[in-house]
Amino acid sequence: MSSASRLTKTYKNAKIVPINDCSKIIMFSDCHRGDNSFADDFANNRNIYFHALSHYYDNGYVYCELGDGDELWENKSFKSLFRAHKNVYLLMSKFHQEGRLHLIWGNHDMVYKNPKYVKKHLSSYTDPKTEQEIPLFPDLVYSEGVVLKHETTGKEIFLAHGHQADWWNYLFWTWSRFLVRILWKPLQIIGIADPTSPAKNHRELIKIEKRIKNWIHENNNLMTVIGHTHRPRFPKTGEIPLFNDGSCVHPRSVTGIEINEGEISLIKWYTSIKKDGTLQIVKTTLEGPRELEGYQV
Ligand SMILES: [Mn+2]
Repeated sequence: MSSASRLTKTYKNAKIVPINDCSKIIMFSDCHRGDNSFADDFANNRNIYFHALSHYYDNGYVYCELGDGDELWENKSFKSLFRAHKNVYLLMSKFHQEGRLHLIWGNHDMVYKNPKYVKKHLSSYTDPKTEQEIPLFPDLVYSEGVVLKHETTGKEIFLAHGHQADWWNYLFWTWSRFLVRILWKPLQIIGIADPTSPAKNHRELIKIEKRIKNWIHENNNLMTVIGHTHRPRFPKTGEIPLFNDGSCVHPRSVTGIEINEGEISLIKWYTSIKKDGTLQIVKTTLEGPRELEGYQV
């Protein structure tokens, strides 16, 4: 199967999420939530991410996570991730309980493709004090793709992780996972990066973007948002409408894409130092806001 047919299959099987002119949506991806060890890239940004997500929760946003949310190559069990970042999962659980959470799997959490695995590991957790089972993500449905579909105009925005256009990471992800576990995780700690990851290989990244842009072009310029490459992307109107929300493992910042009442922006949350020496977490808009309509022909 080619990149194009994998993308088409993902689009056809996507979960449809209705939106309207008042919808507020935040998209993050590539959090790579780990076990809080030295190899856990998310741990450095955990406070920034938690603060940002709390802001979106309080302001009525729907959270769409575009894959590689959990780092299940370096880590074998969800339990160690949950223990390391419990506040984050409990916040995501609140989104879920209010029907405001849509999760997409990527190559690092491809095990979530299996509904039985999701049910077994994510439905509940054991409270360490009372030993009671507490609901976490009951009846959670993971998807390979999501289509945000406007209730009245029918216009669509396609969301996927993007590894569908990366044949090595789509087909041989179990090999990649094996290599990460035995080789790249120990090397990462001393600063050597996995060369098969598009996030660390510029030439691969360009090829993946190109394949997805071709697919978008062949599919009537369908507005598409991906992650996977960790490179934020925000096209001008009139260009091929391929957006990328970046990642939550940039050094000292997280990037994401917001949709707010018919407008789209690329945003960044980071820590800044105030004059009195205290730290604060702030948001800046990198691109936009621009009207969605400009991208949807
Ligand atoms: Mn990925």
